Amino acid sequence: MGLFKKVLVANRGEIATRVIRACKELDIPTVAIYSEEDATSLYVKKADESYMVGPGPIQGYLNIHRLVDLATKVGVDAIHPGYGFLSENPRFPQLCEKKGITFIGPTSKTIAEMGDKVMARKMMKKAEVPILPGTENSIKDIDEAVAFADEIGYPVMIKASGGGGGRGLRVARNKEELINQISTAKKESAAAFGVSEVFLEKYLEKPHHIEFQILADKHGNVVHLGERDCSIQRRHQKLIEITPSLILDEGLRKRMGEAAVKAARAADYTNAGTVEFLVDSQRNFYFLEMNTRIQVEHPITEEVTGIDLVKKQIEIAAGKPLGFKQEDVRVNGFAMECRICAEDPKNNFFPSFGRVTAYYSPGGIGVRIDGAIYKDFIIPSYYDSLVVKLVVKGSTWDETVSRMHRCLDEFVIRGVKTTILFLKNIMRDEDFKAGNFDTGYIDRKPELMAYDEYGEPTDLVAAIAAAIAAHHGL
Ligand code: MV4
Repeated sequence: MGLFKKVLVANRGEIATRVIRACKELDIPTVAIYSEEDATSLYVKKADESYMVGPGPIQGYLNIHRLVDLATKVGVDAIHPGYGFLSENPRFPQLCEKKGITFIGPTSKTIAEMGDKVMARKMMKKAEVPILPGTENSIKDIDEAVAFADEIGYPVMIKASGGGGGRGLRVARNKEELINQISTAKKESAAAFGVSEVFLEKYLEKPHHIEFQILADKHGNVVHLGERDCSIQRRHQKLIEITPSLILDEGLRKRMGEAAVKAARAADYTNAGTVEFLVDSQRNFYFLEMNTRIQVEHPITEEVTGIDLVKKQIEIAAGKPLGFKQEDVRVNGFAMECRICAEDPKNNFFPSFGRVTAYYSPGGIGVRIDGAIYKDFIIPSYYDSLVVKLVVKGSTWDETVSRMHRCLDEFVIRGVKTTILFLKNIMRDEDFKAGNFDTGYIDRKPELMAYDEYGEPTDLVAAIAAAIAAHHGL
């Protein structure tokens, strides 16, 4: 008998498959939901039961009342939200609780508090987790903003209290910019998050983005599972994540890990979560935000620690104690994730949809594929362009990079444009190989866009070859 009678996976794509896999290993039946566009998705076939939810491609994944009603009707006693969609909507766990369903994630209160970036800063300050100099509250008017910026010095960043993950951010390098940006920032924030509140923070130039994975059970045990370096990003979309970070030494790792655990305790955290930090060139670190969900890049932490994070989420939600202590956590070797997206890097990473005409995924030692596509699958245009997470593990950094390069070389995806060749260029880049990268890396390297997609066999070539073969009766 499993920990739950039945789990509903309130998500789609690769993360739905990931959660179903954990449930199968825990002997828990699963329920998938899908839109018309997702009817042919793999996760729909892998779940024990699947229900179409609508209307349209998006709404069915977001309607908390309908989902909880469905869960009740089909005998579900726990819901896993995955990432995105409803994963950080505090009303979802609230409604689940009301209906006697376990939400596999933190409490509604923690999600709401950490979603409010001003509140999160206050709680971290009180807990003595380092934060950047910034306004204590959201700013009342332009005069207050100008006075504060004069006090801490330019450049400053304007951030939306309701924002996060790179949304609603603006940099002001002087008083004029600050005055100009504040009113537009407020308007944008009101439109995007329903709250116009913004606050100021000292702006760090080209920091490293380092996040710590934490696990917290319902019995007061909190541990961290080391860090992930997510500095390789483009417009706040992560492209590559690695663990452990090449810029931390044991001393700094220990101090940041302790700060992450302190942050989790201050937030009264339970389940799996991530504490994001910015690290400057002098290796000072500052709390940035807390992500109250399982993240896209969680597999690299699983690969180096051997801990199945999604299983732990389910066990914690069921009330089981963690079962290990901080000193039991061992990090082995290196792991890297490349996000393979259906996008055209040469056309400003514009999304690419349609039928996958050929698919061959790499394999061999140290390789893990968390994917959502197969030959003849039609990639819908309505969702995130992430189609496969290619994760490799190696005993050294050099081995991990050359393994990733080898895997990207083996990967065949035809019919849609992908980021594979662009990622392969990164694996060949001397700065990347030497660990010289921060959040400004991609913008500094336009040469990464230079690759010859026609050097690869294209669909047309494959089609002509097939026609010739047929003509000759081969
Ligand atoms: C910052 C910053 C510099 N200074 N805050 C971007 C994501 C969102 N969570 C916060 N972000 C940033 N906040 C201060 N005070 C720079 C960024 C930032 C960034 C952070 C992590 C990874 C990539 C980034 C790319 C640009 C800006």
